Amino acid sequence: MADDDGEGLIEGVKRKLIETKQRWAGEGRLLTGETSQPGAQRLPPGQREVKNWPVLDLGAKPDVRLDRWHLRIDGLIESPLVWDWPQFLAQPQSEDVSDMHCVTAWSRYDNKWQGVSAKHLLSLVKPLPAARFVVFHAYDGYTTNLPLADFDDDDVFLVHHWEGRPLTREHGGPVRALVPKLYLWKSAKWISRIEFIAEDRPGFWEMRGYHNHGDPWTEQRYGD
Ligand SMILES: Nc1nc2c(c(=O)[nH]1)N[C@H]1C(S)=C(S)[C@@H](COP(=O)(O)O)O[C@H]1N2
Ligand SMILES: [Mo]
Repeated sequence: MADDDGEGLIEGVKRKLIETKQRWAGEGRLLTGETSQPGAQRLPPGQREVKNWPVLDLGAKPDVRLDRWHLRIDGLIESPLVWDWPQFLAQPQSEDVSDMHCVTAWSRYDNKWQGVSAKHLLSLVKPLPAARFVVFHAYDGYTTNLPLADFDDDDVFLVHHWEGRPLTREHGGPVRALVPKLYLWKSAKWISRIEFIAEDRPGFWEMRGYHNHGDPWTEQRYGD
């Protein structure tokens, strides 16, 4: 009978599912914690890979001429500074390759970046012990916040080249922040200022329902 066939099919699927879960459990691959740690799988949960690079912003796309461009680093640091464009380019330049993950569920692999590392910047400005959070400010008025511990990492850069070409204006050129381990809204385009603060201060999207932290591996998309 059709019913028997249907039941048989469902039983078969259920058994396979259970077997798969048991195998995953045996391998430590349960769909909590471990599975979503960086490295355990390349694509964070709920994401799909794209080959293009979508543009997402508030729509202003400021045109920041290089002869007027400045980046201010201030707040709870020993040595505040302001770089103009030549001063910024005179800093040690790094290259890195990383994946990016947008909260709108696309991920793009193997992006080749050039820029100034957060590690270098931190070695210059020397955060005071009280500094625990960082706020990126941008030329379009956008802001976004993150823990200093997330900024202080080997894959964080102020980038000005992507795939060997100057970062386009629509993607945040001349310079944007890049924090690949958090959703891309944390990577401020057209960055103008990096402020070090003691108490956390939600930025533009964090005040409008996005998650305060934004870790793709635990799907910190909205709310907290
Ligand atoms: N200055 C600025 N940075 C910004 C934004 C913005 O509106 N202004 N949007 C953020 C959001 S919500 C996303 S998803 C990414 C998109 O970057 P992309 O357009 O290069 O893909 O930039 C982030 N950085
Ligand atoms: Mo976004």
